[in-house]
Amino acid sequence: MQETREQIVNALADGPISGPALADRLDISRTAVWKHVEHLREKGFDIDSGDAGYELAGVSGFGGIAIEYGLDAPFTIEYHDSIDSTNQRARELATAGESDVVVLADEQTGGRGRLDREWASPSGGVWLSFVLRPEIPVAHAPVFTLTAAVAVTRAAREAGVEAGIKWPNDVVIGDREAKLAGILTEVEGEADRVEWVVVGIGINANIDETDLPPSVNATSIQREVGPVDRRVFTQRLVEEFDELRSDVESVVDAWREHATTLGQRVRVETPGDTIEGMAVGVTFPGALAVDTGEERVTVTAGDCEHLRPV
Ligand code: BT5
Repeated sequence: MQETREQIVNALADGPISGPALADRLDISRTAVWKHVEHLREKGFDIDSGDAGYELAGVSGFGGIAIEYGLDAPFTIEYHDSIDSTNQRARELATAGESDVVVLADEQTGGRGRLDREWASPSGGVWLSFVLRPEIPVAHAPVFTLTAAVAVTRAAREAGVEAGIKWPNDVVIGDREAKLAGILTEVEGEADRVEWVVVGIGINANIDETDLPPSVNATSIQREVGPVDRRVFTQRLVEEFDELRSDVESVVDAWREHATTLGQRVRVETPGDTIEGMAVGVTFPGALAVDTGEERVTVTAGDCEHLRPV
């Protein structure tokens, strides 16, 4: 079914073609062609029907086939209008052996942050999770959080938003460090070899400020620069992510370029400790080096606060 639709889209993209010619080419009935065309229209494909037949005028929808169309990265997109959590679904797919899938939703009803915190995910966002099977040790998995942060920042900047990265997993905007996006990386495997990695990314795209939790210092692309074409934004994000993952060693350098944390006084809450000092560096696969004045401490995970200069 999916394949037939892809064939129809590809045929239409080459120029006008009549219903009967399409039916012949794909060896299906004319009624089936008509049904597929109607389905594609519902999914955001702008298909004109003129004297010469059907023709693809453009694509404007936010959905699986619309995003896969023209996507320059080897990912399948599984789209949901509404889902509890794309990470949850991605974990199921990963456990079932899938790879290179992006689970994408317009709305999440049970979106999650780190440490099981709630992640507000109203309709209009870009909520997605990558299912990956990289050949790396588990200890290297945090590099995918950095990879995602760089990919989001690049896509956001292309959309006109001056985004920066706050260690370890926030994409933020401006001096007030309003959070535009968050990342939740989950991993399964033995120490020396990852079985799967799920990289969940939540971006407040076309969301009204009033739909974000008032207690949270958050912003959206819509608020910063107006609504974005979520289809194009998602394609750029997936393409950037794909390019970066092919050379994860280079990700840390790319990350440094956009980091807002380096050179700042920080307080990092780790599960067992609080570390305060100057953030002086980031090392592979994503640890933060903090100079406390007495020693240099390397922190692998935690909540980081940028402190105002004393
Ligand atoms: C994160 O956690 O920032 C990771 C968020 C990952 C969300 C994606 S969406 C797709 C995939 N599916 C999921 O279920 N999750 C992933 P953390 O650093 O723990 O930040 C969580 C905190 O951010 C919350 O406690 C709130 O204070 C705040 N917050 C909640 N919703 C927000 C939003 N939409 N925008 C900005 N901040 C938010």
